[in-house]
Amino acid sequence: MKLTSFLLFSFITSLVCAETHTWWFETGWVDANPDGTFERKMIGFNNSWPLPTLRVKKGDRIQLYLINGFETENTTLHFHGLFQEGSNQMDGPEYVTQCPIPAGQTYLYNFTVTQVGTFWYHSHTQGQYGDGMRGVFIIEDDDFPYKDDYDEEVVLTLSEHYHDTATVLVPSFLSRFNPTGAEPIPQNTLFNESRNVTWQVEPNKTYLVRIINMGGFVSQYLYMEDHEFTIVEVDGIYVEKNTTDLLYITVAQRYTVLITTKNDTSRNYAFMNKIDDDMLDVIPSDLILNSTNYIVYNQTAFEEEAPSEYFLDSIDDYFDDFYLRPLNNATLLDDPDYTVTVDVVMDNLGNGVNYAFFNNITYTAPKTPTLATVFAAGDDNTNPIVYGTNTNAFVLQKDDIVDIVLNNQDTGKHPFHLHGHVFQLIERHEEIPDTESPVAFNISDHAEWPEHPMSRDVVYVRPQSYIVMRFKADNPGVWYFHCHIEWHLDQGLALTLIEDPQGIVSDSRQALTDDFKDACSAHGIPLDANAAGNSVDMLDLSGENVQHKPLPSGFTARGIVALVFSVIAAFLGLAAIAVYGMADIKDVEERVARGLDVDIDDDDDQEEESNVANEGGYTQASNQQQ
Ligand SMILES: *[C@@H]1O[C@H](CO)[C@@H](O)[C@H](O)[C@H]1NC(C)=O
Ligand SMILES: *[C@@H]1O[C@H](CO)[C@@H](O)[C@H](O)[C@H]1NC(C)=O
Ligand SMILES: *[C@@H]1O[C@H](CO)[C@@H](O)[C@H](O)[C@H]1NC(C)=O
Ligand SMILES: *[C@@H]1O[C@H](CO)[C@@H](O)[C@H](O)[C@H]1NC(C)=O
Ligand SMILES: *[C@@H]1O[C@H](CO)[C@@H](O)[C@H](O)[C@H]1NC(C)=O
Ligand SMILES: *[C@@H]1O[C@H](CO)[C@@H](O)[C@H](O)[C@H]1NC(C)=O
Ligand SMILES: *[C@@H]1O[C@H](CO)[C@@H](O)[C@H](O)[C@H]1NC(C)=O
Ligand SMILES: *[C@@H]1O[C@H](CO)[C@@H](O)[C@H](O)[C@H]1NC(C)=O
Ligand SMILES: *[C@@H]1O[C@H](CO)[C@@H](O)[C@H](O)[C@H]1NC(C)=O
Ligand SMILES: *[C@@H]1O[C@H](CO)[C@@H](O)[C@H](O)[C@H]1NC(C)=O
Ligand SMILES: *[C@@H]1O[C@H](CO)[C@@H](O)[C@H](O)[C@H]1NC(C)=O
Ligand SMILES: *[C@@H]1O[C@H](CO)[C@@H](O)[C@H](O)[C@H]1NC(C)=O
Ligand SMILES: [Cu+2]
Repeated sequence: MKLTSFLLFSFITSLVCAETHTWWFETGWVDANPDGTFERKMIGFNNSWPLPTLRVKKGDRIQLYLINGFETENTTLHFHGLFQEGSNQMDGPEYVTQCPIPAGQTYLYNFTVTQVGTFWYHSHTQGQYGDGMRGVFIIEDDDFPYKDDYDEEVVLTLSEHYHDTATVLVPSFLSRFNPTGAEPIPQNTLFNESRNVTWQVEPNKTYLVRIINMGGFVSQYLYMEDHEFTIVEVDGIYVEKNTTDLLYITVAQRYTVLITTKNDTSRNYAFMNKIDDDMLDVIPSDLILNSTNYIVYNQTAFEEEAPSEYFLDSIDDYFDDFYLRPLNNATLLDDPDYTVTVDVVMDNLGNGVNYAFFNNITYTAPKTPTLATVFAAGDDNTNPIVYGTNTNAFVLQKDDIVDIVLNNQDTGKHPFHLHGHVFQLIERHEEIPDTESPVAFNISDHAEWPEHPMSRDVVYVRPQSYIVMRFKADNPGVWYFHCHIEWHLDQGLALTLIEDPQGIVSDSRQALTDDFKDACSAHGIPLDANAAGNSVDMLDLSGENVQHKPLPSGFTARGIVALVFSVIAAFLGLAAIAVYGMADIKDVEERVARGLDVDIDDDDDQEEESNVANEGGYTQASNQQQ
């Protein structure tokens, strides 16, 4: 066959083989009892929870109609890890690439998949995925290089679990009565959306297990009694096999592993998932840190006696993903054309609330979605100003090599996620204990970079330390970069990359759909406008959403923290605050407000009231002031 006819042939076969999957899913609250100890409402599709695992093949088209079946809440859907090449508006995050879908409306997510491997989908509207709006998305690959290495495929999801809904947790978390920004403590972890799970296996078999942490907060360790994981894929990237007995999986990360079972069926084994309790501000005595699940070879033996908890000598020897090697031997990208350097800090603003900052800016949603502004701003769309001063907007040039240098000045770990790309992790510094000062990346004194860096779409940064991520800006679109801990995203730990804005506008595939426009107009959100909602002068940002003013002089964050804590602690006791958040003690509000001589304006009080009054309704604008 001549090359041209061969290419034509391949093209036709790919057309013939590509399938279109059309799904209609309606969101709604469903009664469930995931951990077996507490009945609550979870967000399901078509009155069913957990959500379905969606399976497609490389090249397929997805037409997913998301029907917002809630009574009042908005919603959105993000397909985590998908590049959305030429379909940026299908990416999901509200005010970044679309308007929130209002109750009663339907939004078509229509795109093709060009990648392979293990992905997931989840709401990108404040807190909803923690309430269960999350599911597995698998893209099968006929040319999977390890296809002969296993007999059967299995999915395994992890997450933490709260008994309260996000509609209760978020307002009390983002409150001046939680001045240290203590994250709500989960009641449990889930293993495959349940607990005490039995995994029935057959002897002498190799399973391909797709592991996804669909949680919104804690990383988890995963380990098995007397069995090993051989990693073959992370976040949709095939890697050279590497075997470990202990995985560490942050929220939103995926590991696909091979697990070979034993030949002997006389006994069963423990399969443990463990919370990374370093991430918790307090550890309630009744919180189960190590959860036992079961690898069952012999049901009779299991009914007689379940395997007991399995312990490791040390939890510190978990597999460090920095050392994985991509199977395609991709090499370190060239030196960067452009570097985005951001410092991460958590601190209080003048309203007493604890926020998260990149370079002193806490992400505050614009009035018009950034993607709409790309279309509205004409030649000005390469000027970051039009995207607002409080969105951490960076404009990238087509095909530039970009470094994101992230210096974490905070004492916590954070898993960072970039939409629209995978990136090479070229450096990750060790943890700096909080008795010392944080370290920042120094270009003239850096570690030796790997020749074949690992790449993926979520990486963690260690406390008071840094990471350096490198990618090529070859996917025109507006891409959100943020901490995947939902609490921290709610605190504003996000930035927006506007990649090749002219390329977005000139690509006919990117033209905004009617569903896009309808969602915006339902809320009265102007489409043809800059971040301030101004459609006359793109460079005029008056009236834009901005963060609260800093603490007034004379008041330090520390002072506020001490004051609020002393008032509340006197009332309740410190441990109670951290464990229960402030959800149940709204009645101390008055006392604390009197003690706090800070910027508590009417705007703010109204917000607090509406949070209480409007069940299920906290506003995206909770960190905004006009
Ligand atoms: C889900 O519900 C919608 C209507 O609300 C219906 O059109 C659709 O067929 C249902 N989907 C499935 C997968 O059952
Ligand atoms: C798991 O086991 C605990 C302790 O026996 C029990 O309370 C809980 O209901 C179980 N959960 C599930 C989902 O089976
Ligand atoms: C839905 O989104 C609109 C526009 O951002 C917002 O004004 C409204 O408060 C949201 N509704 C709820 C219930 O959060
Ligand atoms: C999905 O997008 C494709 C490509 O633009 C288009 O041909 C198709 O009509 C769209 N599907 C629907 C239901 O609009
Ligand atoms: C997790 O649940 C899925 C179906 O919901 C099932 O196919 C799979 O076997 C379960 N995984 C394990 C490890 O039990
Ligand atoms: C294990 O499987 C292999 C190949 O399927 C087979 O040859 C072998 O006999 C099996 N061993 C045992 C102990 O079952
Ligand atoms: C099971 O038996 C096969 C051969 O029968 C052997 O190759 C394999 O290593 C054994 N597996 C284990 C886990 O011992
Ligand atoms: C399964 O366990 C039972 C009870 O411990 C034992 O009697 C039986 O031999 C085991 N079966 C196999 C196939 O190993
Ligand atoms: C949890 O598991 C780890 C690792 O096996 C062990 O070091 C630790 O003691 C366990 N904690 C509890 C409370 O059992
Ligand atoms: C496997 O991981 C170890 C570290 O755990 C690393 O030293 C080694 O280079 C890795 N090998 C491959 C092929 O990934
Ligand atoms: C990658 O490199 C390894 C070892 O250097 C080699 O065995 C393998 O064939 C290479 N793979 C590709 C896709 O080039
Ligand atoms: C953030 O603000 C602090 C204090 O005002 C200042 O010292 C620092 O340079 C600012 N950082 C950045 C990256 O702008
Ligand atoms: Cu974080």
